[in-house]
Amino acid sequence: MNAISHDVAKQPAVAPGSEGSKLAALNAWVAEVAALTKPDAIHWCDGSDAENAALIAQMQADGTLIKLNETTHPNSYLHRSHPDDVARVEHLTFVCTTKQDDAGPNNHWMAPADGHAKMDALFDGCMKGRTMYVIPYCMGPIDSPLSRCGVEITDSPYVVANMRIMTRMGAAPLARIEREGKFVRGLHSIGELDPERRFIMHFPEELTIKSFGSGYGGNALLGKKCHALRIASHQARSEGWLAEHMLILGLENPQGETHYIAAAFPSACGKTNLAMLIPPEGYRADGWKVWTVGDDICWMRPGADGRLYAINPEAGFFGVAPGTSAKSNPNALKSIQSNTIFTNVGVTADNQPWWEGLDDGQQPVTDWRGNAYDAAKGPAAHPNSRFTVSARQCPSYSPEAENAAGVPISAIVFGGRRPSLVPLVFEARDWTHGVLVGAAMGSETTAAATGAVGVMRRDPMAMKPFCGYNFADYFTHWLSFDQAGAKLPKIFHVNWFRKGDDGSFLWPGFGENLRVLEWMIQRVKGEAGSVETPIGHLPKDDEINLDGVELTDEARAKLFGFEREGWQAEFASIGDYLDEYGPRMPQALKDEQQRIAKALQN
Ligand code: OXD
Ligand code: MN
Repeated sequence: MNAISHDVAKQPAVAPGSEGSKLAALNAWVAEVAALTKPDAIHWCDGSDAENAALIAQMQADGTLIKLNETTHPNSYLHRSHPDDVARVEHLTFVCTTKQDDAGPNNHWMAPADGHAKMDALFDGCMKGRTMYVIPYCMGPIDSPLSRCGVEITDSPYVVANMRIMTRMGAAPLARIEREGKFVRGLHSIGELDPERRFIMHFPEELTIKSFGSGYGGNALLGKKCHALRIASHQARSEGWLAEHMLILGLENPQGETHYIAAAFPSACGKTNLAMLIPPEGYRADGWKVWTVGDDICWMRPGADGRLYAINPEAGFFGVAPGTSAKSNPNALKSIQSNTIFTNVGVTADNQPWWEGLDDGQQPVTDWRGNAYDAAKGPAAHPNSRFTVSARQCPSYSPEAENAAGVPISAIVFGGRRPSLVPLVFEARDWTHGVLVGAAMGSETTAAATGAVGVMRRDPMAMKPFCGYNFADYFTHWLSFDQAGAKLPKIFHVNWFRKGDDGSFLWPGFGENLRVLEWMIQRVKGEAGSVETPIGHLPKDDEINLDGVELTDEARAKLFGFEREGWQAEFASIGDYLDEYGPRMPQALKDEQQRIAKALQN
């Protein structure tokens, strides 16, 4: 325990070595927070191995972390969260803008003064008896102009350990903050983990986040959803870039050419699996490869050549464990054999982490709550149980993920869980149509957020829970990228989740999704044809390589067909959805919806 000082006198509220430096604003804020929260000690995180080891030891001693089997999973730990604190809480998440309309119907809103008053009352004295950790972090490669820094203050050492994996954290970001003077302020306390005293508030105009009462990833690791999506999307709008809920992958063909694809899917819809895809055997033999740049968040900005360049602001993966197996995602499974924090998974008799769908022939003996496993009482792992691991441990991690300039994006993909109507893939006619395709995205809800699972809802660009401002303005911002000289990516929509009449999935998914990505890149290069329909371009017969994939006639018809009547109803519903945003909704998007609705009548 030598690296963590619990002596306030030895750990003043100023950043180490910062006397008289440009860190005055940071130091003043830390002092202000300490005065409000009244911690016993303040610790400035440097991100070092020694600091991490001391925190892990402390958390093992107090039961926050449980060591897993050192032989099979070296340096890996299990955390069991409070059973009422296992997912994001969208109903308790607020965007506090001066004008309510700026937050839009897509967000819960509170006036900033009310939001601060509510949160500060909760934070008052909440760190008594606890250590307050100050975590300087950088979202994105430390030397990238696309990256942005933040500081999270928290009383949770579990948050510190996770932030160390998920962001570039410690001394280097502190030095960048000192240079730039600008940073996002994130204040977090687990409070009493009381769902009645839990709020996640964002003040985008002040680059500030206040989160109280939850230790769950998306609510507590403030660099992730709160900063890199809600605050960043707001900031990106005024600075001319995009902060998106998208994976980024590089698709390398046998000629050694790599095209980068950014893809938005709602939470727990397979972004991690797609980002780490292993090509089917024949493709692998031919030399196809998928490189992982990111699995959840993408920041994109137009470069001097007019193309969009993207970085992954994160440094790790906070992936959904259930369903991850040697078959579904071998790269993820290899990544999490060591140095991993597992949250809310089950455990085997020899202390290995276990979850439904792991399919390793083992059996759990303890469930995610720490009780003896009893199949009749529910799954061993919580459906939203997670692993936190450094991206560098992923066998397919792209060296380009560290490129300060980002990677050029050739295609943007939108997708959701659509059991009916929506075909396997279609391409938008142009950028405006593509923005409508993203805006109209729908999906069944998943366990990543509290609430009912399997309910269809509109989730534009998979940003429903994450857009830090009015969706109408967000779509206007997206449309604004279509300027003279812009070389924008092509936009596609995919649906890996189409079901047959018997309720089974029609498309094998996982590695086979490469076949669809291949067609997209052929389209980008002008090498594949298409069938034009009112909803966009569908692949021409046999232009998607289906060698070795067995599809029934029903599957072929539903995956590659166009159901005019169903789409007429869908477009009427899309029109109603756009109207919910009133006059702020860009006319260009409404015109596009009208144009397609009309074409569907013919
Ligand atoms: C996530 C989510 O954790 O989207 O990535 O919920
Ligand atoms: Mn996500």
